[in-house]
Amino acid sequence: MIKYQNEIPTKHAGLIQWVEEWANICQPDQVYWCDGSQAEYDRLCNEMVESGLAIRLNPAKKPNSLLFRSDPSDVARVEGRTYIASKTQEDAGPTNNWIDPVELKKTMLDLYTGCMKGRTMYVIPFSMGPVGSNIAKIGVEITDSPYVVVNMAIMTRVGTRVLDLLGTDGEFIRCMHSVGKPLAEGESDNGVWPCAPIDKKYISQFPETREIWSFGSGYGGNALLGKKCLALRIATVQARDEGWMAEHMLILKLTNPEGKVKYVCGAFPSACGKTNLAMLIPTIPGWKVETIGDDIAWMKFGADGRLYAINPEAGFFGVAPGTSMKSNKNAMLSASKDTIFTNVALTEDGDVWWEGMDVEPQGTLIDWHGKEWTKDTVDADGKPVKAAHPNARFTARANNCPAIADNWEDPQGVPISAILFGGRRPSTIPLVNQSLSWEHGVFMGSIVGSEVTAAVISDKIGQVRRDPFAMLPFCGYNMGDYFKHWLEIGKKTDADKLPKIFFVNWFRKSEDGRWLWPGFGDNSRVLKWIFERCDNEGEAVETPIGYMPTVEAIDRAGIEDEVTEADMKDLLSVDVEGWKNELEMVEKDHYPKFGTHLPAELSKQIEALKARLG
Ligand code: O2Y
Ligand code: MN
Repeated sequence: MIKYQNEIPTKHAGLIQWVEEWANICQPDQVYWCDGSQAEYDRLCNEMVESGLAIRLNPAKKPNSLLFRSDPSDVARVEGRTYIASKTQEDAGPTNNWIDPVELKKTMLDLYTGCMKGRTMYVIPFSMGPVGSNIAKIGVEITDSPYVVVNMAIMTRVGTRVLDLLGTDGEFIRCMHSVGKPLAEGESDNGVWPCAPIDKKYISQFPETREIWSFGSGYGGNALLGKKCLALRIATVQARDEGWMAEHMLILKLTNPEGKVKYVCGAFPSACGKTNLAMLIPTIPGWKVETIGDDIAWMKFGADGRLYAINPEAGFFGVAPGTSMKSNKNAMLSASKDTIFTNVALTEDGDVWWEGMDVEPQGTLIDWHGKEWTKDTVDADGKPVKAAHPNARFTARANNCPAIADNWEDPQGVPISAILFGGRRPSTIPLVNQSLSWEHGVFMGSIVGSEVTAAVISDKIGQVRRDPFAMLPFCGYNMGDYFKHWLEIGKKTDADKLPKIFFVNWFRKSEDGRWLWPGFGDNSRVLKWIFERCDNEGEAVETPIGYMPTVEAIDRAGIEDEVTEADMKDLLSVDVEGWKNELEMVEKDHYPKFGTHLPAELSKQIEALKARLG
């Protein structure tokens, strides 16, 4: 017999039946339908503080904000336990983990049976994108984690208005989640983050039935199912089938001194400063950057044949370490109130601290393990201990971002003029180049990669790790077919209506190992050239690798001493030998993975580029 904590707020028979089926399997103590209200958010926060799972921060420092510490085994997305369970392995492709969906569902149903004993099952109706937008999608997440409920309340639009839109038979994406830690009679978590051991964690996408089943983790992308699971893995499959695009991209609004506006999307592998670019403060007078989104873009063709993008999210799940008033003031201010912090350090005065905040830690802190910490704390081997986990996060409301654009929630989306790809590439790749055509741009996206740095323990330091379109862990089907989808999109409208495609590299180094480009706010100088190119202005030369700015075409006013003309020549040179080597690597180690799914157009792009390089 299912016990409901509140009245069922919908007449959608399919939804009610789905919830009942899962309640019968998971056997929670009670079922609660979330309404997305402030009162509900406050009540759940207070309950988690009372149970010891959360710490309320000092309201004078961080109003209306909480700190959580996760289990040390549950600190990030688990790519090794993430599955695309399509009917055939070929549909999942060479870059995804695959298990037969029938077998996987059987394994997971065993795990789900009785998994919510002693807990409440929450039902979260949410919209990815402004409620009612024709680009938005509705999902419903079932979870036994109140931490997930409050994070979803920030990251998506939750509640009754979503159920109203769903009506009695509307379509929704079924998202099932459990932390995988049932409680025995009378047992409680005692303030300890509940989750299952790694070999019981499963983050499963079933593309054909548009379902998500997640078990065993309460953290981030594993548990907030609207984000990577729905808005990327499932949405890429819907986008392929329906002729639109679901991309791992920031969206920014760029305004020139004359008040003319253009919108730009950008895809970068992790640790390339995507959130920083989305919230950039330009160093060139008169230019303005405003944020539409920092992580995901859904793009559909409008009646005028242009691509219009929405940010399907409503908040930022940003990495805390490295974020400072210097590196990203707007992110710091977004997280200055109404924020959920996870795995950062707690200061003596009830505030938060992390490495790279550019503020000296004062006195004794409590680290992300809940242990006392000072800046001299070392481990048994004498190595310095970090106070915050490197993947510690802030969950902040987009509406609290000082740089959020006033039209960021426009249900029509914003027309995209340019798409940027980028990566961390100390050599070969110039500061910026523009593709010669859409097909050439798709080629550029398909070879996106970052150099493996010492930040990751690996025997591949110095090699390029390919992350096509920054989508490696997020494409819900065969990546070769995804390349094809990009090529198809390019045929759906007039070439001049498509966004222009650029590759940027803020991380180029000189031969003596010096960063050649200052980055951060100065990246606006490159955005300015991109803006001009979208109006067929901005001085450019055609080179074998695409259109490139002349040295004078990049506005260096005020930084001429920091970035000399010689540096600019270096930044804007075509490294013919480097490119030949790059193409050899792509042909040897990257493209062969996709076998017959690799579109012939991309092989032709390689041949054409080789010929241009001579
Ligand atoms: O570790 C996690 O679960 C977070 S992953 C994440 C969060 C925000 C934006 N992007 C990402 C990502 O992995 O691309
Ligand atoms: Mn991301």
